[in-house]
Amino acid sequence: MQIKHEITNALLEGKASEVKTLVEVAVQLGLSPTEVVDSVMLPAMEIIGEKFKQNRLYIPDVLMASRAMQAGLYALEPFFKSSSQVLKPRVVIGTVAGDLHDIGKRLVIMSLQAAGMEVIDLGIDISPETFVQAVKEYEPDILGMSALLTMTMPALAETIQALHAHCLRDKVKVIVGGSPVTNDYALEIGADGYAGCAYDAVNLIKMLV
Ligand code: B12
Repeated sequence: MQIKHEITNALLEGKASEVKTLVEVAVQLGLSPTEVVDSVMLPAMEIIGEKFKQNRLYIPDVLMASRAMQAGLYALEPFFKSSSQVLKPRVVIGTVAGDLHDIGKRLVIMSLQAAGMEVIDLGIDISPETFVQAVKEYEPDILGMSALLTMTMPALAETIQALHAHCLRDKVKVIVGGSPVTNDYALEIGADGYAGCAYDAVNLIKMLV
């Protein structure tokens, strides 16, 4: 389908407003928002990741592509919002200290919202202290943390330790994710669960609450 190629090319070239318009057109043409994300936008990000790894793309290129990806995701967000609010756990989520990656987190948020969950997004580069404050303030059922760098994975454990230090650990279920994170690592640091993708995150939370 021509529109899929057009979205892929616009994403690879980091053309944010073009991506936004094209994903809206794709949905008007009958593609489901999930298909646009799963079969077009995520494979394009994979290409970007590969090229970045091989030094065929540099940080500014990846940043532009990421902005284009975010623009597409924001355009699709209304389609993911659910009207059914049967199960409504409150989720606080953020990317850990030192880490600026948030595309995956946004996808997780969209899926949780589509499942009727209330999500409070703390943003990126969130310190253990800020996570602790947010748990005190919002009293969520679930605390979700994202880490995309092996270097920032220890911040997941540090945040869990900070929750213990503030006697909050048994007040909230902690779930973790991000490409270098594994189920074994989640168990090792004392998290309640790990999910490898946005859809699994929804099911994980349903299981935990
Ligand atoms: C885009 C990107 C960037 C962008 C980020 C923009 C943004 N707004 O996010 C920019 C340019 C800023 C960037 C910077 C850097 N990056 Co970068 N980046 C990427 C890239 C290409 C894509 C990441 C992505 O968005 N993937 C798509 C999403 C959908 O996947 P995801 O994040 O894994 O999320 C899914 C799951 O993991 C899960 N999930 C995610 N979070 C959570 C949370 C919870 C609670 C749950 C349950 C599930 C869950 O669900 C998501 C949806 O299905 C990856 C390569 C790759 N293939 O991953 C490198 C990559 C992550 N980056 C890398 C590196 C090294 C860097 C830099 C250090 C580069 C540098 N020299 O400066 C900096 C670090 C900056 C910082 N301090 O964070 C390395 C990390 C290597 C490592 N293992 O440590 C990678 C793997 C590239 C590589 N192959 O070398 N990067």
